[in-house]
Amino acid sequence: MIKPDGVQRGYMGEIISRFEKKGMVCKGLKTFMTPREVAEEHYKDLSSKPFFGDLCDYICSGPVVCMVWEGPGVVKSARLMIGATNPLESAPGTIRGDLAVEVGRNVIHGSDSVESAEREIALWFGGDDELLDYEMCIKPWVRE
Ligand code: DAT
Ligand code: MG
Repeated sequence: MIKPDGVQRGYMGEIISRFEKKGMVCKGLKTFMTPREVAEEHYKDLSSKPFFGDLCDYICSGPVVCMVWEGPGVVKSARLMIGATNPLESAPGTIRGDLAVEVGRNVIHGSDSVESAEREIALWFGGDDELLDYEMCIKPWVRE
């Protein structure tokens, strides 16, 4: 998910492009103004942290772009492309390493496990009618 700072800074195309270029397939994508309850549910594991309130304010502060990307090992691969949580520790070449400087403005969220991805897709998307079932015509050039 591209966070509000990523949208406001004009990085939608840049970020989507990185996943496309990698060879991942976009199975769902939408802009969304996040209701507070969705932000709180999304980050519920962090609800005891001192930054939880600011984090939810930030996620609700402007449009986000919710995305579902498919590919081999996509969760792990996307997390590597996204980089470490604190952008000052994210490797150059990663999205956060290249585009961000603060943990509270780290431009993108990525699911940390397949189970989280399933939970988050169910939370952020309205059901299967918002997700697509198709193949890219370039698939044989990307996948063996
Ligand atoms: P990630 O987004 O890399 O999965 P996380 O799940 O630990 O990281 O935390 C979710 C978000 O919470 C993170 O993207 C930014 C914010 N956050 C995490 N640790 C923080 C901290 N120490 N201070 C402020 N914000 C923090
Ligand atoms: Mg996380």
